[in-house]
Amino acid sequence: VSLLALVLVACGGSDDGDQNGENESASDGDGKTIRAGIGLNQDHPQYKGLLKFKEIVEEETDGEITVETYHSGQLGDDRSMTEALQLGNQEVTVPSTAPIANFVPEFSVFDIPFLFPSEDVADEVLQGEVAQGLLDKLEEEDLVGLAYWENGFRDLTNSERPVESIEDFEGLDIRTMENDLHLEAFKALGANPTPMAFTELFTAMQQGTVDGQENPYATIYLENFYEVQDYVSNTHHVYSPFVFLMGKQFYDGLTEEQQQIVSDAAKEAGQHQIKLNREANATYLENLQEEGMEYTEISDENRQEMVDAVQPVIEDFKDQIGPDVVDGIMEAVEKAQAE
Ligand code: TF8
Repeated sequence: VSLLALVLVACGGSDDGDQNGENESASDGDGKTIRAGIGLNQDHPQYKGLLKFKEIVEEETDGEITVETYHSGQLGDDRSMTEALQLGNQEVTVPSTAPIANFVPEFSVFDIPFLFPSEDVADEVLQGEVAQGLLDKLEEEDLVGLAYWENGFRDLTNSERPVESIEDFEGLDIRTMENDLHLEAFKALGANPTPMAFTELFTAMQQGTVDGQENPYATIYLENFYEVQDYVSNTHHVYSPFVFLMGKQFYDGLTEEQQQIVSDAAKEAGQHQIKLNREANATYLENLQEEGMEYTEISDENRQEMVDAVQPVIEDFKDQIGPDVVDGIMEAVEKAQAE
């Protein structure tokens, strides 16, 4: 017998979960595996959050559920991984809300530029009724939204010039996420945007296909964007939430107890992820400068010009997003701000 055959036999025969398996449902005798994939790399808080999820789920289910984690787009980009969840080819991913809007358009409400003034307001709004209601809409798309995690406030980098005011956007080739509102907002600012999956971004910057991109400092630093980008500005133009997604077919196949465990774990791991993410975003601007990037601060006055320039885009997209959702989130922002 060849070594390979021995290995195959050993793997095929390792159903030892069955021996203690007086299970509630027929399907969980062999144990279940969650393939959890994300776009960012192993150093990013997004991945640390995923490891936390794995730890909690494997412990709480006594190993009935195993979580395999994949980073750096090993399983695909936000959009293709979300599709894989729908098809049952993958069980978990944690995309930004912007690409989720291709599945549930209401999620584009978070692409409204300058919507959240602070992380505190974001926390409050995302825990609120309207934002939680958006998670429920995912079920119609065979997805289950278990929790909001955090990507964070997005800041602009490029290889051409310091961006200090709206005039400096003129003609910059900027990669944007695959989201129409996001794209139109950059046009309104005067840039020349190209939507692209995150997995293609580094090469595009390296080869000069695009001049710049926008992401939180944690991503800019941990993905080594400073190697191919010279300038960074604190535009803070959008706060990107992440959503912890599970495929609905898979979720429905779990026992009630398991559903509770994965749901609680997604939330608890999210708290951990958000904490690490905030530490990272607060730290890494300094590291970027140490790596040689030139930092430009946007004055309140100059930022207001950007806010004004994107207003027509928000109006144009209001119907598409859903006027109730837009108004609901904006009211929640005002309420949170007043507190
Ligand atoms: C983007 C997003 C991404 C994340 C991640 C790859 O720029 O900010 O960094 O959604 O999953 O595409």
